Amino acid sequence: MKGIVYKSTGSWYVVKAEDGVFYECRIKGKFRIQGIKSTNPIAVGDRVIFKTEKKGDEITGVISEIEERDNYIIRKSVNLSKKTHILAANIDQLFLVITLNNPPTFTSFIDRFLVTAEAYQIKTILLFNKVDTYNEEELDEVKYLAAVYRDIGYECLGVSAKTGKNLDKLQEMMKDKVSIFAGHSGVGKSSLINAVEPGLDLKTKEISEQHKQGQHTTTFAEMYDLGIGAKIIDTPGVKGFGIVDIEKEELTDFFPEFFKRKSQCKFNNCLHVKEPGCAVKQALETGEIPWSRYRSYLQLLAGEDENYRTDDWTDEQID
Ligand SMILES: Nc1nc2c(ncn2[C@@H]2O[C@H](COP(=O)(O)OP(=O)(O)OP(=O)(O)O)[C@@H](O)[C@H]2O)c(=O)[nH]1
Ligand SMILES: [Mg+2]
Ligand SMILES: [Zn+2]
Repeated sequence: MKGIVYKSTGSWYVVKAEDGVFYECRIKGKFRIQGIKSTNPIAVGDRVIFKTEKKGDEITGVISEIEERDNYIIRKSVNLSKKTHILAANIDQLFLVITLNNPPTFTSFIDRFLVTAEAYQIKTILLFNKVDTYNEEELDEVKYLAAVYRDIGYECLGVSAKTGKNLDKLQEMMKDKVSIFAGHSGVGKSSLINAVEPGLDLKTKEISEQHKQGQHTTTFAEMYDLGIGAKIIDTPGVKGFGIVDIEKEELTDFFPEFFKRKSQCKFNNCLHVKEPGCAVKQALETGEIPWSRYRSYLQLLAGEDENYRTDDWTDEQID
């Protein structure tokens, strides 16, 4: 039988078969996917082939094959490790959910995320959530950030799971597509999904007053079918986001506004650091490229790992 993986815990998988029935499935033996060293061989969104088995009254499945992926989004699971973790596969678009200060989402995190999405050619939309909680100054900051990213070419939308602001627009964007919601813990990923489809009743939890951090309420990535004819994948909050296998020379290609200017740099192998006649640095001086983006670029170029040492996003750590 053929089906799509809706949930993966690392040891078992929920697969929705073509006839609409959900099966709990396992995999047999070692499952290697060519070229990918991953802690989870099968991820949410994967199209798989499985056989059913009857044990007593229970019918379960055994996955034997995984179909080639159109795309996937991947992150490093542990520092100093070559192991990676696939967040989801076969997705049409990614919504990066961002809050300013409850919890804080820094531009370094946003940029890291966008680089990964660019590398895997996944369309990304920035969702600024909790707009109901911001004062005027904070709203200005959201508008500034949205302008920065819009300028580069990313769609941005201010939303509120609480008041429902712009959720009609969000639904319109999700229709007939497979979307994934990602971002830090506590930014309101599950709340937004609940607001769009109240019947789902996904678990949510307030962020800790003291640390202004989410409490890692969602623990496994899971896909849901929405009434509006959309598929949505809710994911656990991530702290850091390791960049996977990007060469220094390639990095420019994943900063669209740098890439656009690259051909105007004096040297065609310009890394935009100390080289003379650099069009990227010139755009930085004139304010066409914001410093926050350049800073993120330099950090990535230097291979600075942001936080994944302390990442407590440990589900699916099999192997
Ligand atoms: N005021 C306000 N609160 C919100 C909004 N969206 C979410 N929240 C609150 O933020 C807290 C965290 O929301 P969750 O939906 O659990 O966050 P999450 O991103 O799913 O977090 P993890 O599952 O831990 O990754 C909850 O208390 C929500 O009620 C919003 O638009 N406005
Ligand atoms: Mg959640
Ligand atoms: Zn340059």
